Amino acid sequence: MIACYLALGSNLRTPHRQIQQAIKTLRGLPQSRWLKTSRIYFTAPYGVRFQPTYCNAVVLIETRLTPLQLLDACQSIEKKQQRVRKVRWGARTLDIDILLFGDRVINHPRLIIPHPDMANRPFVSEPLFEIAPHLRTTGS
Ligand code: ROI
Repeated sequence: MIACYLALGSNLRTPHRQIQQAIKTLRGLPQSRWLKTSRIYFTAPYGVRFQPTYCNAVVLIETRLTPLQLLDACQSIEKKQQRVRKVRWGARTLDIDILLFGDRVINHPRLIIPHPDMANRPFVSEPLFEIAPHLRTTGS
């Protein structure tokens, strides 16, 4: 089993409900075990102004899935909940990002791990440090 941190974000269609629904679905992930959930953070939109407030959370699971299997699972949950067109940096119903996959470093066309820029994004680093205070010293 590999410990894996996922970041969730939403700023449309009752964002905290989107996050709760995603967590519920993620809890049913095959070959995986749920370890920790941060609280839900209400965060100012980062990168682009004039967007609704975001809800963000970070969760810790253990999984036997491969990184790409986990990515597929996350993307199918996004698809299920994401009825709104996503433009780059635009408002979205649900984003699920894989932050860390054990200590693996992955440079795949579909997946870069550790997630680039995660240390610079307070909406990721705050909930991450809440459930993984030991990672605070590891930032880039
Ligand atoms: N800003 C916040 N606060 N939360 C997010 O999840 C988020 N996601 C994004 C961008 C547009 C960078 N800004 C965000 O993709």
